[in-house]
Amino acid sequence: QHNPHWWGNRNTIVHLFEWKWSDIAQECESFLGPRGFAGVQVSPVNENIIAAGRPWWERYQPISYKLTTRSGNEEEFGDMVRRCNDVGVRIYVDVLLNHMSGDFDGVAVGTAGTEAEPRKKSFPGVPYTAQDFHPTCEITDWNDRFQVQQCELVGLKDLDQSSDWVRSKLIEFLDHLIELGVAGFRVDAAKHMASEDLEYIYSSLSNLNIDHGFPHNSRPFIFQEVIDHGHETVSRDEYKDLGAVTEFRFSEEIGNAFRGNNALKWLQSWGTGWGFLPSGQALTFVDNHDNQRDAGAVLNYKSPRQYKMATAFHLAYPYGVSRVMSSFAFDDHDTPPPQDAQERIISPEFDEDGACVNGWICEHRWRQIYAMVGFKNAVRDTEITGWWDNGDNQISFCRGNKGFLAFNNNLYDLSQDLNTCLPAGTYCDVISGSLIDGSCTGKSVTVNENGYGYIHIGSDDFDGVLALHVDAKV
Ligand code: ARE
Ligand code: CA
Repeated sequence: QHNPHWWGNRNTIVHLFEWKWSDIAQECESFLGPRGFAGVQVSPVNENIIAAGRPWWERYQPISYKLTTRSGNEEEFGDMVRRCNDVGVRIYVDVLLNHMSGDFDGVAVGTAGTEAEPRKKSFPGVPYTAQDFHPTCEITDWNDRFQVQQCELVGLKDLDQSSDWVRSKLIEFLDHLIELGVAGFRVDAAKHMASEDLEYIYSSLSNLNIDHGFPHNSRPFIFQEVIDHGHETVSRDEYKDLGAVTEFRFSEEIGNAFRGNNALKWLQSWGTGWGFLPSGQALTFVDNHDNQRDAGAVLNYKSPRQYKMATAFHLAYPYGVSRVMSSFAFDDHDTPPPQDAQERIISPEFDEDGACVNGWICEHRWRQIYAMVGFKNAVRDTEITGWWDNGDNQISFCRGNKGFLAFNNNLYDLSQDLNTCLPAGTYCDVISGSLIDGSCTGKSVTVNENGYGYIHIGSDDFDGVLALHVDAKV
């Protein structure tokens, strides 16, 4: 179940973390569709526990499979899926199959008003009782298969996916979402479930809904969150044939490279050459909603120059199923999404350039990022050719004769004639500006009959990357 069912030539997913369904519907119509985004990963849709201060992570603690959360209710969800599909943007839902909520003193009331007693493993809204869960134990050794798969991940009540009842409830929940028109699922904490159980569940799901434009017999796209830095007892390889797997090493290594810990010239063998999964099995990202909050090599929106360069490389190099992160501003791990005094999530607001202003970061609306989504669409089905590097942190390469990229992560200028592989003509650099009414608002490059053009990226230019493609030819 590796086919994401993209529409036309599209090929990038954006994670609109914590957005409301009505805002996503609007975003599909006004921005994502026109800009050529292929799909949206949405936050968990089913009812969750209410945690004090409303941290984003309360949504990873389910109470029932009713589709009411702070993002909206079932009707709003269904409306969003229809409106996004109508403009060729697919919806992928983050689903929690591993667990229900953690301990909560007394009776918990969820976002749909359902009561539960997590301490007793009693979730009448499903219903689940204690026998549907593994006995309580703690994960202390992350290389012990039994603990990883049958103990409680950070204290979250651990469902027993080998039981017929649990399987039937999970399949019913996923089928309900398929009926509403989604294209697939991000499976949270997949490493914490036996792959045999997941195989049973995935293969039991309905085909995608033909009323939403999917071809007959389309299987839901599955991408599984398996954190495998290498040498894990429970490895990504156990899951990769069932669906795509999040390639965390991609995120860590791309962060290392663009932070300057590793020369860019080494990226020539990026992908399987670095020990990553085969391209069609890898879900790739610069950062995700968890690791953007951790210290370490991973880049996030707080280092914008390097982040934009890493994202440009991510979207320009033909490897993996690409996902772009779209964040809200945070100070620490628990910062809630932008919300009002009544703790309702607020809608994003935009300035005259289309950038978000009120606590939402909206990386996907940064020109340097959405322009690369357009680049990726424009160069689809071409290979990397014409690799050049200066032996250090200046690199360039072509995507067939459709696109060209250059990076300068050295502390001195990149200024020289390089092979762009493009047909002769003048092209706009889509990083520093756009093609508007027949002229470039940023840098432009004139390519001669031999495909060469003069490329300049100053070490103190606003961005350290330059991108040309055939759809931005003057
Ligand atoms: C919250 C509180 C906890 C409390 C718990 C229960 O923070 O203190 O004990 O509630 O009351 C998210 C948040 C958690 C939050 C949880 C539930 O990140 O902080 O706990 O929601 O509300 C492992 C898993 C991986 C998992 C990461 C976080 O393998 O699957 O841990 N990622 C997913 C999601 C998270 C989410 C959950 C799972 C739970 O993406 O957003 O948690 O649904 C090594 C190992 C990895 C390990 C990693 C981090 O790299 O190899 O396997 O990841 O360390 O520990
Ligand atoms: Ca488990």
